[in-house]
Amino acid sequence: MKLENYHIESHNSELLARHEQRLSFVKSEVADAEYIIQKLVDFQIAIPSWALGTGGTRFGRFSSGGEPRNIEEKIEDIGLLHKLNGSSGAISLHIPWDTVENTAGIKALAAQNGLKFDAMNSNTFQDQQGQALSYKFGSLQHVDKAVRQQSINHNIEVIRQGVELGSNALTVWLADGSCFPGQLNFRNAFQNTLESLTEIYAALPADWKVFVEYKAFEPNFYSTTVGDWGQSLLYTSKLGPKAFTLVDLGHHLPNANIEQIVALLLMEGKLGGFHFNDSKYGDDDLTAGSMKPYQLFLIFNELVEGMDARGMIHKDDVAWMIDASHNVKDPLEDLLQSVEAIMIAYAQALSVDRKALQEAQAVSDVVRCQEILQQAFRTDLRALVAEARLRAGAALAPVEVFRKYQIRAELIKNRGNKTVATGL
Ligand code: PSV
Ligand code: MN
Ligand code: MN
Repeated sequence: MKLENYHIESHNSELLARHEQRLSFVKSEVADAEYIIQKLVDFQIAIPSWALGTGGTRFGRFSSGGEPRNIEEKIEDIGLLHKLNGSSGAISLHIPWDTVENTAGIKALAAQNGLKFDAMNSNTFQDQQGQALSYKFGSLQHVDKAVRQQSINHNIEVIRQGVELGSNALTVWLADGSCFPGQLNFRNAFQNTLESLTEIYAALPADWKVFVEYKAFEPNFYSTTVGDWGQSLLYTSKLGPKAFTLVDLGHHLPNANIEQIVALLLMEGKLGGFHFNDSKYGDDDLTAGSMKPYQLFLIFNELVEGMDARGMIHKDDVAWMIDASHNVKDPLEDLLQSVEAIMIAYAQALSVDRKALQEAQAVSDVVRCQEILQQAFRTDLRALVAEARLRAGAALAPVEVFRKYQIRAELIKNRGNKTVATGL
């Protein structure tokens, strides 16, 4: 069975009366409901090609079966998500986990599914079969120029593939760092990395951006060469106007104030994009909003204050991606939940009484400031998000539709029970 629009419409019609009740209540609670709905309809979040299969941990992996076996099937899965929620209209590829052979065919398939190609991700954190030199001691930072050159060449190749697909950004995440004190000369590692990034930067087409993603630790446990937003911002400032910092929510040391980081990067014009996920301990890659929904809201609060309020366009000015995948949920259901959580946080942030907040801030009325933010956070805006989906021709309740039509069983029937998603 292929999920068709009429399946979604029939399910929506069953839920419509209840939805309209909820919607009219929310509209009575929120001042700018129509404005918020339109913003939500326009908002798109890219799905990572590597999150469509069960992620696993180093202790094991428990596949739910029916995972995509190639890039075509990954595009089909994201097309399905987009059909269900109307807001997953882009795919982010990871090279060489994804192998793009028939570029024209893949572009056509993506277009059929209503998908764009978001940022391309390079991979110099693993050795690939047949690779001449090892990344065991780093890639762009490596003490050996030949290893640095190999990783530069890989990034340039990823740009080339991205250009053919119609992407316009490269995300560089480096595992580079050191595991023991004394292993690395920090300044040399920084200089080598900067020099390598400069060569990659020089290969960017005019309309491209490069995102430098930072991460505090793992796989290196003593130092990471792009370890925090300060280091990333140093690189991106030195590189030039096409370089931006990418914030992966799971890449901070515990209790970091991510919303403040976001506000300052935006202010400096250096916020490139996000990898949304959630975490309790480290880079857990859990479903967005599953642990710290208030933090997600506070991040969007800064984004709305820094972007919407200044006429920046969410759709174009920042790259929105998910980077979540794990062991125990159906990956497609998990992604639907992540997108929903991000949409809710955005809706809540849009509903903040910004004028009242500014007034309260201006007189340091701390209690009032908190009341204003929590009023927005504690108002249930799910009906606005559902309404945005309805208007986009998608499902009022995407996970329910996914279950009702037994889509996972269908995927298992077509692809088999023991599939291993490529790249994991
Ligand atoms: C690293 O932890 C990371 O967040 C980077 O974005 C990688 O590309 C991705 O995860 C790989 O799973
Ligand atoms: Mn990431
Ligand atoms: Mn990560």
